[in-house]
Amino acid sequence: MTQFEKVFRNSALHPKPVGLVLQYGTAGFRTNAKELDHIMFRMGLLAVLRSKKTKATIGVMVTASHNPEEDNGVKLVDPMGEMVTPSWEEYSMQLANAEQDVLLTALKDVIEKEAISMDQDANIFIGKDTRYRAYFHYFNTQGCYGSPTMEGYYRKLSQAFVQLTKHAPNRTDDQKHLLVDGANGVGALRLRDMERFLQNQLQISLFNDCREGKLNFQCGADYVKVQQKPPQGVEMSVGERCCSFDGDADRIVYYYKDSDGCFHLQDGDKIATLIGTFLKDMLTQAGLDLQVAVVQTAYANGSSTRYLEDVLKVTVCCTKTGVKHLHHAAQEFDIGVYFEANGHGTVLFSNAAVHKIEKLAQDSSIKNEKKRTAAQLLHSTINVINQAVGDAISDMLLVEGVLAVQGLSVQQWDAIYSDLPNRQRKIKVADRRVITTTDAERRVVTPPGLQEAVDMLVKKYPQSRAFVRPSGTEDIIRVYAEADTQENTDALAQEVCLAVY
Ligand code: 16G
Ligand code: ZN
Repeated sequence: MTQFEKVFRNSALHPKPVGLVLQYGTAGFRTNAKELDHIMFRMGLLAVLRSKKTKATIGVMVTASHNPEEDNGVKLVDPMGEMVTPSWEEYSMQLANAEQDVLLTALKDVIEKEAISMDQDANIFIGKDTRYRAYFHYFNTQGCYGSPTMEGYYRKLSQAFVQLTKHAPNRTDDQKHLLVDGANGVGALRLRDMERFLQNQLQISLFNDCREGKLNFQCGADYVKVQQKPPQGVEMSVGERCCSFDGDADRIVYYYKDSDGCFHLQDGDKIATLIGTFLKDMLTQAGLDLQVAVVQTAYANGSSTRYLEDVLKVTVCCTKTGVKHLHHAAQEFDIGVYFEANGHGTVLFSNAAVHKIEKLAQDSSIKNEKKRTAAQLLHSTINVINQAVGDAISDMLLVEGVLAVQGLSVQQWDAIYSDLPNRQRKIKVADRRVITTTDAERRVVTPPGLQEAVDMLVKKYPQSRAFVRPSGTEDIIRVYAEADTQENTDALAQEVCLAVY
């Protein structure tokens, strides 16, 4: 039997519901797990082709991130950790949506267009979160796993973190203590394994650690961000620092409760500001002339943007929603800090920046102690960061390290700027594609007249901003508004929603 005959026969074991059409969205295919059997099979095929084409290991990430447990998803990850290129997203849809009788044609089409040599070996690395419904049979039978070395990862990050904390002696136990909500996801499992490498520099109380609760259910970064309240199962006392991961541990948000019992959220914008401030400080002290930029999306709170531009005086740029867009934009700078408000993000250092920092950190002729310390801190910062992809554990260690070095409490961090009141709404529509946008999704292009209507509404309220965009993950339109008071914000959001209908 030829390779192709085998593919054809095996694919019939994972039949595609006739007529079902799925989109490769912002974060790959994602829907109820029941509809994904054929998708998993076919993405396996495509991953093999992508690996043959790039002659490198390709990642297949099986997760529906913060979505409920009955959902699942899959996305392909390119050799450097980034999402596959747009032309391959197209191929993935051609394969995913081909009816059984034309599947081979679709497959051969990719092979031909990309001039793939079928003799080339393929290597696939599979990641998954803690959902049960992962479909691994295909990959298992192909026997093409790479071997993960978790210990190497734990060691590298922990060592860098411990290095950072060496510059913050005399931390009290309170300062070392952190409550972590693992969202009953994969981050909880990894963090538990990792703890022993942290040499007590971080004392973690882990909640929602997969022992009983359900994945992302009333816990996790998305729940905390959207509900603006602490997750279930976490007992926090006044002023205690807490953070939440999401199910696949690529998002993180921080929060605490003040003495009046009020909940304070420190989202991706606050994290980006904290890190941006720290890096700028250290670069100045080290006397290094490297450009720091912060990349945000339209969802970034207006106060954060204003602070970054006016006070910190760093370059700020705005991209479309979705990690791949931010990641791409951040690559343009010496140091690109990128975070979505929802907690996805990391920091990228150009090779030239890494080189300069390493050189300075190793230069034993520097007499100025402040300068030498700053260079070493920058060096450890690079090592604590997972530059391939936003990673909640690495981001957590980075934030903890920065707070320690700067001697900041969670309240002091929170006070760097105050968020403008904001509101997100969603509108169910038959076809979200009727709305198209430009300017990093901040302005509507079609239908005609809608942007003018939004502009008129925004003029009514002080410090206000609003935008309308089609979701990249669900069949809905999203509306965002912010203004000087919560009342005005809610009124603006409501009026914009009415303009969309
Ligand atoms: C996906 C994106 C996330 C983005 C969200 C927006 C990745 C890994 N995930 O979950 O970054 O914030 O989509 O969803 O890129 P929306 O288009 O429905 O608003
Ligand atoms: Zn996620």
